[in-house]
Amino acid sequence: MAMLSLCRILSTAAYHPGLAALSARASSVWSHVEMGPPDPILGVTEAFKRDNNPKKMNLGVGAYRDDNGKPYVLNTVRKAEAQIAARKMDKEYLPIAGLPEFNKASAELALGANSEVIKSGRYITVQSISGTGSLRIGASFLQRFYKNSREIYLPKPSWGNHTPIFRDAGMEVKSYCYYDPKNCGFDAAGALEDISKIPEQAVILFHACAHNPTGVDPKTEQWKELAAAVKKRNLLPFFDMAYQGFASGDADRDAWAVRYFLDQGINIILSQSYAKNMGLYGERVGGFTVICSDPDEAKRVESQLKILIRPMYSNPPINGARIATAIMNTPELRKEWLEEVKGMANRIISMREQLVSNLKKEGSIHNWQHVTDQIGMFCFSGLKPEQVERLTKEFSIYMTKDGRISMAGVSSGNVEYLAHAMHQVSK
Ligand code: PGU
Repeated sequence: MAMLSLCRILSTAAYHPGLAALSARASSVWSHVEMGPPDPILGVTEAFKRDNNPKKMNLGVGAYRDDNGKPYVLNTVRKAEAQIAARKMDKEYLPIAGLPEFNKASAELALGANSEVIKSGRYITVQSISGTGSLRIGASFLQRFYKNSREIYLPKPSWGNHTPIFRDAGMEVKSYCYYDPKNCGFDAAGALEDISKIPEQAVILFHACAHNPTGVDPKTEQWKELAAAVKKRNLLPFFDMAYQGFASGDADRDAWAVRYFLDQGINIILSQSYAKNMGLYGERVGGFTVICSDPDEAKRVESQLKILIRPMYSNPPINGARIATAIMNTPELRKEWLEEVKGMANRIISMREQLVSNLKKEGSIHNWQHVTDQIGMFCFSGLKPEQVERLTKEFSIYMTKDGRISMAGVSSGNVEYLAHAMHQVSK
Protein backbone atom coordinates (compact mmCIF):
# COMPACT_ATOMS: atom_id res chain seq x y z
CA MET A 1 0.00 0.00 0.00
CA ALA A 2 2.75 2.42 1.02
CA MET A 3 4.68 1.40 -2.12
CA LEU A 4 1.63 2.07 -4.26
CA SER A 5 1.04 5.58 -2.94
CA LEU A 6 4.74 6.41 -3.30
CA CYS A 7 4.52 5.37 -6.99
CA ARG A 8 1.48 7.58 -7.42
CA ILE A 9 3.24 10.56 -5.88
CA LEU A 10 6.30 10.01 -8.04
CA SER A 11 4.32 9.70 -11.25
CA THR A 12 2.31 12.85 -10.43
CA ALA A 13 5.54 14.62 -9.49
CA ALA A 14 6.91 13.99 -12.97
CA TYR A 15 4.35 16.49 -14.29
CA HIS A 16 4.71 18.97 -11.38
CA PRO A 17 8.30 20.12 -10.75
CA GLY A 18 7.29 21.70 -7.40
CA LEU A 19 5.91 18.44 -6.18
CA ALA A 20 9.06 16.69 -7.38
CA ALA A 21 11.17 18.92 -5.16
CA LEU A 22 8.81 18.32 -2.28
CA SER A 23 8.89 14.58 -2.59
CA ALA A 24 12.68 14.62 -3.04
CA ARG A 25 12.86 16.58 0.21
CA ALA A 26 10.58 14.17 2.01
CA SER A 27 12.60 11.18 0.88
CA SER A 28 16.06 12.63 1.63
CA VAL A 29 17.95 11.37 4.64
CA TRP A 30 18.80 15.02 5.42
CA SER A 31 15.21 16.26 5.32
CA HIS A 32 15.20 16.92 9.07
CA VAL A 33 18.22 19.25 8.85
CA GLU A 34 17.06 22.75 9.65
CA MET A 35 18.58 25.96 8.35
CA GLY A 36 21.03 27.25 10.97
CA PRO A 37 21.65 30.92 11.78
CA PRO A 38 24.70 32.68 10.31
CA ASP A 39 27.74 32.95 12.60
CA PRO A 40 27.44 36.03 14.88
CA ILE A 41 30.92 37.27 13.87
CA LEU A 42 31.89 35.70 10.53
CA GLY A 43 28.29 36.06 9.31
CA VAL A 44 28.77 39.84 9.51
CA THR A 45 31.53 39.59 6.88
CA GLU A 46 29.22 37.55 4.64
CA ALA A 47 26.54 40.28 4.85
CA PHE A 48 29.18 43.00 4.27
CA LYS A 49 30.38 41.30 1.08
CA ARG A 50 26.85 41.35 -0.35
CA ASP A 51 26.53 45.14 0.16
CA ASN A 52 27.26 47.35 -2.89
CA ASN A 53 27.52 50.69 -1.09
CA PRO A 54 31.04 52.09 -1.80
CA LYS A 55 31.06 53.63 1.70
CA LYS A 56 30.47 50.29 3.42
CA MET A 57 32.61 49.43 6.47
CA ASN A 58 33.28 46.01 7.96
CA LEU A 59 33.82 46.50 11.69
CA GLY A 60 32.70 42.97 12.53
CA VAL A 61 35.63 40.60 12.38
CA GLY A 62 38.76 41.43 14.34
CA ALA A 63 41.16 41.60 11.42
CA TYR A 64 43.69 44.40 11.12
CA ARG A 65 43.51 46.86 8.21
CA ASP A 66 46.10 49.48 7.24
CA ASP A 67 45.19 53.15 7.12
CA ASN A 68 43.89 52.66 3.57
CA GLY A 69 41.46 50.07 4.91
CA LYS A 70 43.35 47.25 3.18
CA PRO A 71 44.31 43.88 4.72
CA TYR A 72 47.85 44.20 5.97
CA VAL A 73 50.66 41.70 5.51
CA LEU A 74 53.54 42.48 7.87
CA ASN A 75 56.91 43.30 6.26
CA THR A 76 58.51 40.71 8.49
CA VAL A 77 56.09 38.09 7.20
CA ARG A 78 57.06 38.95 3.61
CA LYS A 79 60.74 38.71 4.54
CA ALA A 80 60.28 35.38 6.34
CA GLU A 81 58.36 34.04 3.32
CA ALA A 82 61.21 35.06 1.01
CA GLN A 83 63.73 33.33 3.31
CA ILE A 84 61.63 30.17 3.34
CA ALA A 85 61.09 30.18 -0.44
CA ALA A 86 64.84 30.61 -1.02
CA ARG A 87 65.60 27.54 1.10
CA LYS A 88 63.42 25.39 -1.16
CA MET A 89 62.29 23.21 1.74
CA ASP A 90 60.18 20.11 1.30
CA LYS A 91 56.54 19.87 2.27
CA GLU A 92 56.66 16.64 4.25
CA TYR A 93 54.21 16.09 7.11
CA LEU A 94 55.04 17.80 10.37
CA PRO A 95 55.12 15.65 13.51
CA ILE A 96 51.72 15.31 15.24
CA ALA A 97 52.68 18.00 17.76
CA GLY A 98 53.92 20.35 15.03
CA LEU A 99 57.21 22.10 14.31
CA PRO A 100 59.46 21.65 17.39
CA GLU A 101 61.30 24.99 16.91
CA PHE A 102 57.97 26.76 16.65
CA ASN A 103 56.66 25.17 19.85
CA LYS A 104 59.75 26.20 21.77
CA ALA A 105 59.74 29.78 20.46
CA SER A 106 56.02 30.09 21.09
CA ALA A 107 56.28 29.00 24.72
CA GLU A 108 59.17 31.41 25.24
CA LEU A 109 57.24 34.28 23.73
CA ALA A 110 54.40 33.71 26.18
CA LEU A 111 56.26 32.69 29.31
CA GLY A 112 59.51 34.61 28.81
CA ALA A 113 62.78 32.94 27.82
CA ASN A 114 64.05 33.09 31.42
CA SER A 115 60.96 31.54 32.88
CA GLU A 116 61.59 28.87 35.51
CA VAL A 117 58.96 26.75 33.70
CA ILE A 118 60.92 26.85 30.44
CA LYS A 119 64.26 26.24 32.14
CA SER A 120 63.01 23.26 34.09
CA GLY A 121 61.18 21.83 31.07
CA ARG A 122 57.98 21.22 33.03
CA TYR A 123 55.66 22.21 30.18
CA ILE A 124 54.49 20.95 26.85
CA THR A 125 53.57 23.14 23.87
CA VAL A 126 52.00 21.68 20.75
CA GLN A 127 51.35 23.57 17.53
CA SER A 128 47.66 24.17 16.91
CA ILE A 129 45.32 25.35 14.19
CA SER A 130 45.44 28.95 15.38
CA GLY A 131 43.74 30.05 18.59
CA THR A 132 40.46 28.27 17.93
CA GLY A 133 42.18 24.95 17.31
CA SER A 134 44.25 25.43 20.43
CA LEU A 135 41.18 26.09 22.57
CA ARG A 136 39.50 23.06 21.10
CA ILE A 137 42.47 20.79 21.83
CA GLY A 138 42.44 22.22 25.34
CA ALA A 139 38.71 21.62 25.72
CA SER A 140 39.04 18.02 24.57
CA PHE A 141 42.07 17.45 26.79
CA LEU A 142 40.12 18.76 29.80
CA GLN A 143 37.13 16.65 28.90
CA ARG A 144 39.27 13.54 28.72
CA PHE A 145 41.73 14.06 31.55
CA TYR A 146 40.59 16.71 33.99
CA LYS A 147 38.78 14.51 36.44
CA ASN A 148 38.24 17.23 39.06
CA SER A 149 35.54 19.16 37.24
CA ARG A 150 33.47 19.31 34.05
CA GLU A 151 32.79 23.02 34.46
CA ILE A 152 34.49 25.93 32.78
CA TYR A 153 33.66 29.49 33.82
CA LEU A 154 33.88 32.18 31.13
CA PRO A 155 33.93 35.93 31.72
CA LYS A 156 30.61 37.57 30.95
CA PRO A 157 30.70 38.53 28.13
CA SER A 158 33.36 36.56 26.29
CA TRP A 159 34.37 35.85 22.70
CA GLY A 160 31.29 34.33 21.05
CA ASN A 161 33.04 31.14 20.00
CA HIS A 162 34.22 30.17 23.51
CA THR A 163 30.86 28.68 24.49
CA PRO A 164 30.46 26.41 21.42
CA ILE A 165 34.12 25.33 21.58
CA PHE A 166 33.86 24.07 25.16
CA ARG A 167 30.28 22.86 24.88
CA ASP A 168 30.98 20.82 21.73
CA ALA A 169 33.93 19.20 23.49
CA GLY A 170 31.63 18.11 26.31
CA MET A 171 32.39 20.70 28.98
CA GLU A 172 29.70 22.49 30.97
CA VAL A 173 29.94 26.20 30.26
CA LYS A 174 29.17 28.71 33.04
CA SER A 175 30.11 32.34 33.53
CA TYR A 176 31.46 34.80 36.05
CA CYS A 177 30.83 38.51 36.30
CA TYR A 178 33.39 40.55 34.33
CA TYR A 179 32.07 43.71 32.71
CA ASP A 180 30.27 46.54 34.39
CA PRO A 181 28.08 48.32 31.83
CA LYS A 182 27.47 51.23 34.22
CA ASN A 183 31.06 52.44 34.15
CA CYS A 184 32.07 50.54 30.99
CA GLY A 185 34.91 48.95 32.95
CA PHE A 186 36.07 45.79 34.70
CA ASP A 187 33.77 44.78 37.55
CA ALA A 188 36.49 43.68 39.96
CA ALA A 189 34.20 43.35 42.97
CA GLY A 190 31.64 41.35 40.98
CA ALA A 191 34.31 39.06 39.52
CA LEU A 192 35.91 38.36 42.91
CA GLU A 193 32.52 37.75 44.48
CA ASP A 194 31.57 35.26 41.74
CA ILE A 195 34.94 33.54 41.79
CA SER A 196 34.67 33.02 45.54
CA LYS A 197 31.56 30.94 44.83
CA ILE A 198 32.88 28.85 41.92
CA PRO A 199 33.09 25.19 42.98
CA GLU A 200 36.64 24.28 43.93
CA GLN A 201 38.87 22.95 41.15
CA ALA A 202 36.61 24.13 38.30
CA VAL A 203 38.28 25.58 35.20
CA ILE A 204 38.23 29.37 34.76
CA LEU A 205 38.99 31.12 31.49
CA PHE A 206 40.85 34.43 31.35
CA HIS A 207 41.67 36.56 28.32
CA ALA A 208 45.39 37.15 28.86
CA CYS A 209 45.12 40.70 27.47
CA ALA A 210 42.91 42.84 25.23
CA HIS A 211 39.67 41.21 26.38
CA ASN A 212 37.28 40.46 23.52
CA PRO A 213 34.67 41.95 23.15
CA THR A 214 34.96 44.57 25.92
CA GLY A 215 38.50 45.94 25.45
CA VAL A 216 38.66 46.05 29.26
CA ASP A 217 41.48 44.29 31.12
CA PRO A 218 42.05 43.97 34.87
CA LYS A 219 44.79 46.27 36.16
CA THR A 220 47.96 44.80 37.69
CA GLU A 221 46.60 44.99 41.24
CA GLN A 222 43.33 43.42 40.15
CA TRP A 223 45.15 40.53 38.44
CA LYS A 224 46.91 39.94 41.74
CA GLU A 225 43.57 39.71 43.52
CA LEU A 226 42.24 37.38 40.83
CA ALA A 227 45.27 35.11 41.18
CA ALA A 228 44.80 34.98 44.95
CA ALA A 229 41.11 34.11 44.52
CA VAL A 230 41.94 31.42 41.96
CA LYS A 231 44.50 29.93 44.33
CA LYS A 232 42.08 29.97 47.24
CA ARG A 233 39.44 28.04 45.27
CA ASN A 234 42.09 25.80 43.71
CA LEU A 235 40.76 26.62 40.23
CA LEU A 236 42.49 25.68 36.99
CA PRO A 237 43.06 28.82 34.90
CA PHE A 238 42.89 28.55 31.11
CA PHE A 239 44.47 31.63 29.54
CA ASP A 240 43.39 32.56 26.03
CA MET A 241 46.11 34.77 24.57
CA ALA A 242 44.94 35.79 21.10
CA TYR A 243 46.30 39.34 21.19
CA GLN A 244 49.79 39.28 22.68
CA GLY A 245 51.34 42.63 21.79
CA PHE A 246 48.11 44.16 20.61
CA ALA A 247 47.02 45.56 23.97
CA SER A 248 50.03 47.63 24.99
CA GLY A 249 52.16 47.29 21.86
CA ASP A 250 54.65 45.33 24.01
CA ALA A 251 54.54 41.52 23.87
CA ASP A 252 56.23 41.07 27.27
CA ARG A 253 53.94 43.51 29.01
CA ASP A 254 50.88 41.83 27.51
CA ALA A 255 52.06 38.49 28.94
CA TRP A 256 52.30 39.93 32.45
CA ALA A 257 49.22 38.23 33.89
CA VAL A 258 50.20 34.81 32.51
CA ARG A 259 53.69 35.13 33.99
CA TYR A 260 52.38 36.44 37.30
CA PHE A 261 50.10 33.40 37.75
CA LEU A 262 53.09 31.13 37.08
CA ASP A 263 55.19 33.06 39.59
CA GLN A 264 52.44 32.38 42.12
CA GLY A 265 52.91 28.66 41.53
CA ILE A 266 49.65 28.28 39.61
CA ASN A 267 49.97 25.73 36.81
CA ILE A 268 47.90 27.27 34.03
CA ILE A 269 46.97 26.05 30.58
CA LEU A 270 47.43 28.41 27.68
CA SER A 271 46.17 29.01 24.19
CA GLN A 272 48.08 31.24 21.75
CA SER A 273 47.18 32.63 18.36
CA TYR A 274 49.42 34.31 15.78
CA ALA A 275 46.43 35.45 13.72
CA LYS A 276 46.48 39.03 14.97
CA ASN A 277 50.00 39.78 16.19
CA MET A 278 51.61 38.38 13.03
CA GLY A 279 48.63 38.95 10.77
CA LEU A 280 48.73 35.23 9.91
CA TYR A 281 44.93 34.84 10.06
CA GLY A 282 44.41 32.34 7.24
CA GLU A 283 47.69 30.52 7.84
CA ARG A 284 46.20 29.19 11.11
CA VAL A 285 49.18 29.34 13.45
CA GLY A 286 48.83 28.82 17.18
CA GLY A 287 50.06 26.95 20.19
CA PHE A 288 48.58 25.02 23.09
CA THR A 289 50.55 24.72 26.33
CA VAL A 290 50.05 22.75 29.53
CA ILE A 291 52.22 23.64 32.52
CA CYS A 292 53.00 20.50 34.48
CA SER A 293 54.59 19.73 37.82
CA ASP A 294 57.73 18.18 36.30
CA PRO A 295 59.25 17.20 32.92
CA ASP A 296 58.12 13.61 33.27
CA GLU A 297 54.50 14.64 33.66
CA ALA A 298 54.94 16.95 30.65
CA LYS A 299 56.09 13.96 28.56
CA ARG A 300 53.03 11.97 29.57
CA VAL A 301 50.72 14.89 28.79
CA GLU A 302 52.44 15.31 25.41
CA SER A 303 51.82 11.65 24.56
CA GLN A 304 48.11 12.07 25.27
CA LEU A 305 47.85 15.35 23.34
CA LYS A 306 49.26 13.51 20.33
CA ILE A 307 46.69 10.75 20.78
CA LEU A 308 43.98 13.45 20.85
CA ILE A 309 45.28 15.32 17.81
CA ARG A 310 46.01 12.37 15.54
CA PRO A 311 42.37 11.40 14.79
CA MET A 312 41.29 15.07 14.57
CA TYR A 313 43.64 16.37 11.85
CA SER A 314 46.72 14.14 12.06
CA ASN A 315 49.25 16.98 12.12
CA PRO A 316 49.15 20.77 11.72
CA PRO A 317 49.92 22.86 8.59
CA ILE A 318 53.58 23.65 7.99
CA ASN A 319 53.80 26.98 6.17
CA GLY A 320 52.55 29.44 8.77
CA ALA A 321 54.54 27.78 11.53
CA ARG A 322 57.70 28.19 9.45
CA ILE A 323 56.93 31.87 8.95
CA ALA A 324 56.26 32.48 12.65
CA THR A 325 59.39 30.55 13.62
CA ALA A 326 61.60 32.47 11.20
CA ILE A 327 60.28 35.74 12.64
CA MET A 328 60.71 34.73 16.28
CA ASN A 329 64.10 33.04 15.83
CA THR A 330 65.85 35.55 13.52
CA PRO A 331 66.98 38.40 15.81
CA GLU A 332 66.61 41.20 13.19
CA LEU A 333 63.18 39.95 12.13
CA ARG A 334 62.05 39.55 15.72
CA LYS A 335 63.04 43.13 16.52
CA GLU A 336 61.33 44.51 13.41
CA TRP A 337 58.24 42.40 14.08
CA LEU A 338 57.83 43.76 17.61
CA GLU A 339 58.04 47.27 16.11
CA GLU A 340 55.35 46.35 13.60
CA VAL A 341 53.09 45.05 16.37
CA LYS A 342 53.59 48.33 18.19
CA GLY A 343 52.75 50.19 14.97
CA MET A 344 49.47 48.30 14.60
CA ALA A 345 48.56 48.86 18.25
CA ASN A 346 49.35 52.57 17.96
CA ARG A 347 47.30 53.04 14.81
CA ILE A 348 44.31 51.58 16.63
CA ILE A 349 44.88 53.85 19.63
CA SER A 350 44.99 56.88 17.34
CA MET A 351 41.73 55.74 15.66
CA ARG A 352 40.07 55.60 19.08
CA GLU A 353 41.11 59.20 19.70
CA GLN A 354 39.98 60.33 16.26
CA LEU A 355 36.64 58.59 16.64
CA VAL A 356 35.95 60.38 19.91
CA SER A 357 37.04 63.77 18.60
CA ASN A 358 34.88 63.33 15.49
CA LEU A 359 31.89 62.33 17.65
CA LYS A 360 32.37 65.56 19.58
CA LYS A 361 32.63 67.52 16.32
CA GLU A 362 29.34 65.97 15.23
CA GLY A 363 27.84 67.41 18.42
CA SER A 364 27.44 64.18 20.37
CA ILE A 365 26.86 64.90 24.05
CA HIS A 366 27.41 61.31 25.20
CA ASN A 367 30.42 60.39 27.28
CA TRP A 368 32.60 58.36 24.88
CA GLN A 369 35.59 58.12 27.20
CA HIS A 370 35.38 54.32 27.28
CA VAL A 371 36.29 54.30 23.58
CA THR A 372 39.77 55.63 24.43
CA ASP A 373 40.02 53.83 27.78
CA GLN A 374 39.51 50.42 26.22
CA ILE A 375 42.45 48.59 24.69
CA GLY A 376 43.18 46.06 21.98
CA MET A 377 41.32 45.52 18.78
CA PHE A 378 37.80 46.14 19.94
CA CYS A 379 35.66 48.92 21.27
CA PHE A 380 32.60 47.82 23.21
CA SER A 381 30.67 50.88 22.15
CA GLY A 382 27.51 50.54 24.22
CA LEU A 383 25.40 50.87 21.04
CA LYS A 384 22.14 48.95 21.36
CA PRO A 385 21.10 46.23 18.87
CA GLU A 386 18.52 48.62 17.29
CA GLN A 387 21.23 51.23 16.80
CA VAL A 388 23.60 48.66 15.28
CA GLU A 389 20.80 47.62 12.95
CA ARG A 390 20.31 51.24 11.83
CA LEU A 391 24.07 51.63 11.27
CA THR A 392 23.94 48.65 8.95
CA LYS A 393 20.69 49.47 7.16
CA GLU A 394 21.18 53.21 6.75
CA PHE A 395 24.97 53.54 6.58
CA SER A 396 26.27 50.10 5.48
CA ILE A 397 28.37 49.93 8.64
CA TYR A 398 28.64 46.32 9.76
CA MET A 399 29.43 45.17 13.31
CA THR A 400 28.32 42.47 15.74
CA LYS A 401 24.92 42.95 17.37
CA ASP A 402 26.43 43.51 20.81
CA GLY A 403 27.79 46.88 19.59
CA ARG A 404 31.39 45.68 19.36
CA ILE A 405 33.40 47.75 16.90
CA SER A 406 36.55 46.25 15.44
CA MET A 407 38.72 49.38 15.68
CA ALA A 408 41.21 47.70 13.34
CA GLY A 409 38.75 48.35 10.51
CA VAL A 410 38.64 52.11 11.17
CA SER A 411 41.01 54.35 9.18
CA SER A 412 41.61 58.08 8.70
CA GLY A 413 39.57 57.76 5.50
CA ASN A 414 36.40 56.49 7.17
CA VAL A 415 36.54 57.61 10.81
CA GLU A 416 34.51 60.78 10.11
CA TYR A 417 31.81 58.79 8.32
CA LEU A 418 31.66 56.34 11.25
CA ALA A 419 31.41 59.16 13.81
CA HIS A 420 28.68 60.83 11.77
CA ALA A 421 26.69 57.60 11.52
CA MET A 422 27.16 56.76 15.22
CA HIS A 423 25.94 60.22 16.17
CA GLN A 424 22.90 59.93 13.90
CA VAL A 425 21.77 56.67 15.55
CA SER A 426 22.65 57.66 19.13
CA LYS A 427 21.51 61.31 19.41
N1 PGU B 1 40.35 33.90 21.19
C1 PGU B 1 39.86 35.13 21.11
C2 PGU B 1 39.62 35.89 22.36
C3 PGU B 1 39.59 35.70 19.86
O1 PGU B 1 39.12 36.93 19.80
C4 PGU B 1 39.82 34.96 18.69
C5 PGU B 1 39.50 35.53 17.34
C6 PGU B 1 40.35 33.67 18.83
C7 PGU B 1 40.61 33.17 20.10
C8 PGU B 1 40.67 32.74 17.71
O2 PGU B 1 41.25 33.26 16.63
P1 PGU B 1 42.03 32.34 15.59
O3 PGU B 1 41.83 33.01 14.30
O4 PGU B 1 41.42 30.98 15.63
O5 PGU B 1 43.43 32.34 16.05
N2 PGU B 1 38.43 36.39 17.26
C9 PGU B 1 38.24 37.31 16.17
C10 PGU B 1 38.32 36.66 14.80
C11 PGU B 1 37.07 36.16 14.18
C12 PGU B 1 36.53 34.95 14.88
O6 PGU B 1 35.53 35.13 15.60
O7 PGU B 1 37.10 33.86 14.72
C13 PGU B 1 36.98 38.11 16.41
O8 PGU B 1 36.63 38.92 15.55
O9 PGU B 1 36.39 37.99 17.49
